Amino acid sequence: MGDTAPHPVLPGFHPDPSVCRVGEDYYLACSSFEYFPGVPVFHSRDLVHWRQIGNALDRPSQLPLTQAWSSGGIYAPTLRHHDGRFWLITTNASTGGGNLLVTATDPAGPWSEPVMLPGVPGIDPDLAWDEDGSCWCTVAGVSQVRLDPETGKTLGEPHRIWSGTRGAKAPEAPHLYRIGEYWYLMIAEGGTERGHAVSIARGPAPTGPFEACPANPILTHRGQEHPVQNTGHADLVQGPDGSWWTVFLGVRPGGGTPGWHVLGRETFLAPVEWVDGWPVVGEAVSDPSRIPWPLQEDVDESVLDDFEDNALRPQWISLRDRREEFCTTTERPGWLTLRARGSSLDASDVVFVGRRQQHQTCRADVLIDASVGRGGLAVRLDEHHHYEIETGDGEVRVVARIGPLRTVVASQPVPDGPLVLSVRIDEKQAEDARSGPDTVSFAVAEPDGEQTTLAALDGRYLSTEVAGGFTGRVIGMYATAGIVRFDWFDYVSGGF
Ligand code: 6LW
Repeated sequence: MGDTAPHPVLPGFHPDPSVCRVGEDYYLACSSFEYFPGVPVFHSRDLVHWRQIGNALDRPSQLPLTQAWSSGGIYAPTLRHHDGRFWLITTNASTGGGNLLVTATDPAGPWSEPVMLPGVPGIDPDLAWDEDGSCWCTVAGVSQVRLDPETGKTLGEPHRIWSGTRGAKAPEAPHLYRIGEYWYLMIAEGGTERGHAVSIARGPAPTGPFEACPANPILTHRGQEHPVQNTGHADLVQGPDGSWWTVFLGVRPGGGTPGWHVLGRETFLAPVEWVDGWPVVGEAVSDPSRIPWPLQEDVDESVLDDFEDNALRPQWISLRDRREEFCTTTERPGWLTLRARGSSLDASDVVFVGRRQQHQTCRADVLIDASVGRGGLAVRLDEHHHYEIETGDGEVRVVARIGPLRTVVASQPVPDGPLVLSVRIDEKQAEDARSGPDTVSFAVAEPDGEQTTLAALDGRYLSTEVAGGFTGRVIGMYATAGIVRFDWFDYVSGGF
């Protein structure tokens, strides 16, 4: 991937990317698991600069996540444009979920109520239409069934169409394309960890039979000394100039051995050339000058939110649901008000609103008023792996939750009144094999006062290699008791 590691085009926990183009506009969607709203949707005109325009599943009727465990909920989506509409198919892997399909004329929303697909098995559903207008739904395995996308009824029984390359596990993330004289079936295999890879096959019809590309896998970094690992789960798109590109997921492990990734699986971009009717994936790019058509202006992703808007911006995500009675920006205009559901530390009682950590070095600050409650600022991987600085009842404390252990690492009395709570995350260069990926420090200050650092913690315990699962860190505000209000939230990246 060139002499310097390319950056993701969508940094932070944006896994399982699916992309489509309409005219000169690209749209991309990612999986979102236990977070609500779900399935973030992005727009770009150059494949490098992406701006979030909404979330496809932003109503409880579309996204029942009540029983979703961490890394449950919404798995991989496929986003397509067909017959004047956007189609998004995905899997709600939580209780009462299953495969579902929503449509929209405007990808920014609103998206339709879900059409459930009881006859579509498994995960990673893909949609493709053939020349006769038949819709084929292909899922991990790799199996396929014809689908009536308007009613969700399957036409016939699912049948296996390819099992991937010999010996590779987890053939998943299928995408079917009609390109030239062939139908191409591209999949991920090897598992979404260090063995991840992308393979492809082609055949005369959407149902096959498929012959595997002799050069499979067409993308992998397994076993390579490469700063981007776990590369896989790709989707293809053709540019307006006829060039081909692929988006795919990758991780950037830090520290010593085995390497810990903390930002989750991020979205990368690479050019694709066709040789003898097979795609050859080039070096990943993040330099806009590598894009052969006019670039869009840099996207102003304002990351200082003063909560002056009546509704929360689309980047904000909550755990499993978001109800006005617990989370509102209208009760005290210009403030985010969080009302705890109970006073236990149980995850189901905590009310949380966060945004993905998108940079290996970054900082977040909030102005908090916990005069009638308890809450703070957290760095969360899942409910068993999170660090936070919290205040309430005249004290500020740093708490670390690592698996079954919960420890108050530092605390001190604080005066009544609003406080500025801060978390600073500094990527660490590995000093030896045992080094962690970064340091997570917490500080407190009175507004316009001096900052006091309370604790600096090893970030490896908030990594996927320790916690497991499919997500990445989310930095957010929370309430565990009473009412907690936030005047602003400021996220500053320290570079990629
Ligand atoms: C997703 C599967 C995968 O459904 O991980 O990396 C699963 N690939 O395709 C969850 O993201």
